[in-house]
Amino acid sequence: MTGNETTERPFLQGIRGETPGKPPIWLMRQAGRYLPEYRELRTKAASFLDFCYTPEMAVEATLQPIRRYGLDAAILFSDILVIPDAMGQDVSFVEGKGPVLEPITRLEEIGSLKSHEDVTNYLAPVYTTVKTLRAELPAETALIGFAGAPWTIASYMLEGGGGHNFAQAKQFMWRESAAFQGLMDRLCEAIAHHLVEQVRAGADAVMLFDSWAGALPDLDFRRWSIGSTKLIIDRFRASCPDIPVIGFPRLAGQLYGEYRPGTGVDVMALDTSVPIEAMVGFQADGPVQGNLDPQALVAGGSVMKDYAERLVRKLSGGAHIFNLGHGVVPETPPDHVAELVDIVRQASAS
Ligand code: 1CP
Repeated sequence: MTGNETTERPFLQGIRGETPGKPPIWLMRQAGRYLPEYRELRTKAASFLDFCYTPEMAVEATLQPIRRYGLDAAILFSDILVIPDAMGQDVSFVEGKGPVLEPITRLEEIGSLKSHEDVTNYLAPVYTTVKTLRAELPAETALIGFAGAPWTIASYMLEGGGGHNFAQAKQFMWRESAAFQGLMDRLCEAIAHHLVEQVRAGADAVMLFDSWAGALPDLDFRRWSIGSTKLIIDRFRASCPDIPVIGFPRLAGQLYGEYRPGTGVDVMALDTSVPIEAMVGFQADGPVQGNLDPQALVAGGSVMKDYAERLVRKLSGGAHIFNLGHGVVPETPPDHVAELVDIVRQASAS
């Protein structure tokens, strides 16, 4: 792929601030259970992780929302929990329950986690998926690679799953601080290499999902969300200096203001709780992404239209990537996504 081809992608032009008032659009969890063709495909995989590690299936799931809606970016179909799986922790996805992991409770278990070389070897099928996608996607569609941020991944590794109150993760973080530091060091290294490999395979941009950043009190947020993300970005940039990085410290509240300067992310993704005035303020130091309520997409009609048009209008003075404040939920009517794309493209044409 040459540099010239990538400059034509509206998503990348949007990040560079070349199309103010015409935000490119993609949606977190744009692939997934709200699409009947996804549910159909999902029945053919023995497990969710097998799905992620079978390039033909992961490619198909990634392409489904692009075919339907012509979004400006595709996001690799994978999961943040492929990292603990590749590190040797027992990870499974239980129907109706979500991820289940054998929780880490002891220092020795951290010492026996696999190295970053083993992780990227294990995840080779994911890079095959990226490579195939770059060849199959329309030239104008950007491809986003991703990983979980270390705190968010660590919370699953220490709690043994999702839907948690972070008691185990936080007690481990404070009581076993040396072991926790060791775990975060290993995660930072594995995540940085995983992102670099996705770019080598053809990703145009990468995103770090710190979905549970908002659970950390300020001092730990600064250390384990901002500090770890900065480490990853510095390592990543040493190999991929020109690839945009999107950071999403979900529910960071007032601490969002410290996140971009502290980490060096290019694009800041904002959750639904952030007021539009604050989004406009953050836009002064770079591109912003978000933050339509996923439930407004379920509601459709004037609720969705009014919120979507307001985002386009108020953020027309700078770089803006249209997205939700969190992922598309399974109850979303697929037609509403098509309507949203139309609304955003019409609002930006006027
Ligand atoms: O088919 C199914 O039932 C599985 C549902 C599903 C899907 C479609 C899971 C399980 N993961 C995914 C794909 C996925 N996950 C993608 C790629 C698809 C896309 O975005 O279009 C991405 C980027 C993720 C990232 C992810 N996984 C995050 C970060 C984003 C977020 O939503 O906050 C997190 C926290 C996970 C963990 C995860 N994976 C799946 C579940 C049910 C969960 C747990 C969520 C929780 O703890 O509440």
